Amino acid sequence: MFQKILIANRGEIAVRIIRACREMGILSVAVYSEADRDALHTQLADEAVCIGKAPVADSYLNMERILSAAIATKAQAIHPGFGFLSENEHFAGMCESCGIAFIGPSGEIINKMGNKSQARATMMEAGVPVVPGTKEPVYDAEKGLELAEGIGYPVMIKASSGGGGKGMRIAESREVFADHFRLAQQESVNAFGDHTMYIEKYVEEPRHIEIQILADKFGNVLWLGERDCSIQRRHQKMLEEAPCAVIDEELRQRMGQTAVRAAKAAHYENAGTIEFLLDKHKNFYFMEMNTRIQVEHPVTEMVTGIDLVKAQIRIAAGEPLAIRQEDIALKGHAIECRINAEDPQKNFMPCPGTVKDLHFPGGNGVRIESALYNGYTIPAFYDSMVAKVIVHGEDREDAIRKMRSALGEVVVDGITTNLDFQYDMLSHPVFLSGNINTHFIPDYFE
Ligand code: MV4
Repeated sequence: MFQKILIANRGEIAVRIIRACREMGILSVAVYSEADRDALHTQLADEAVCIGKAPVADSYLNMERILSAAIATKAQAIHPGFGFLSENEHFAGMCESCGIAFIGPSGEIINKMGNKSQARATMMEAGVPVVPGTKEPVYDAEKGLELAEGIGYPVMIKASSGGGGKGMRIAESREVFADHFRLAQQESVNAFGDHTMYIEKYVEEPRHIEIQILADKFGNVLWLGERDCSIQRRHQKMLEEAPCAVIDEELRQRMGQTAVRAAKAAHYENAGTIEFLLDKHKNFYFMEMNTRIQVEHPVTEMVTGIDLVKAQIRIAAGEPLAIRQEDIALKGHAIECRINAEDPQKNFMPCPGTVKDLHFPGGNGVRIESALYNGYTIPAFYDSMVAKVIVHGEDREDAIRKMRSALGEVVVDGITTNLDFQYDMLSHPVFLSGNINTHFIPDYFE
């Protein structure tokens, strides 16, 4: 096992990883920017190294500085968390070249899954269901139009380097196709320097369902149930739950086994997530694979009892998975609400500031992941997510009641947050019915 791990991240996920290290008897090294001198992760780690100025390009995205910090402190592994360098194939490769274990899959696998049209082709070949659409990449509107005619409208035009909604357009008819294609492609060229596109049939009112998997270095792959992440705004998730209200055991098994097949087709290693679209008729289609630990991983931890961050570290250290699929049982219902320093009344504008008074709830089945403390000033340079409230109840109704009770107890004075917005969603009859899809927030809250 590693004796020392560097955490190439900040905020609550850095704190979450430091805690996992400490429980495992592993020393932790934090890296921090000049804006994060007083941050909790900087204070909590066994060692901390300043890696540059506040802008992420000078610090949390600076690969050379982070690797220098790892070498200087003799860290044997780097945990990238999520965001920042977590899905950067060059960084994973550089770690390997330096003899430092990257806690995640190889750069090669990150690259293979990061290229969405290639990932789609890999899944088609493995017999994983994908949305009807193109197999080969598409580079121009004329060829795209020809293919869209065969697929049938409406179609979704997507950037191969995309994900998270960038470089994506719906075309309702042949008349508008070429314009939408060129707009999406231009956005992709601007954002990613890549003009590679693919086209899918547009799935109406889908749910965003994802399956957590764990894969060791010996080809063993486990699936750990699903998360329903349909409650999103502009491709930012706000609330996630496990299990999904409408997935029965038969469908769950099929989706889980499909996720395992997908991971094996990718020769995957470490923790990963297979994202599916689930349509009204409960057909599911592979959408993307995420090659990192995710923000919403705690809901899976609550219903399975498995510590995913510790599992990531053990896998990276070369340990085989210690449990079998039959040992994994899903128990109860978990919900996570992301607490952001933002103002829902002002188009969710970020609202950093100083925390004047802070109180978090507790009690049976209530978990808080946060890097806030009383008197802390949230820097304006980074993400607005400042806490996650996670609850675990007997069933969905119990979990919803518990979350409303927990949110009602939170005090974060000094900054504006989306706490009331979250509470209102948890009181909405459509949410309570479980009949949610990716249009829930735009349909009922905007
Ligand atoms: C889709 C889709 C409907 N049909 N693909 C959004 C982000 C990117 N990961 C893929 N996305 C979508 N792809 C087809 N063929 C609808 C979305 C989508 C979406 C997906 C999951 C969660 C929220 C969403 C919000 C808008 C659109």
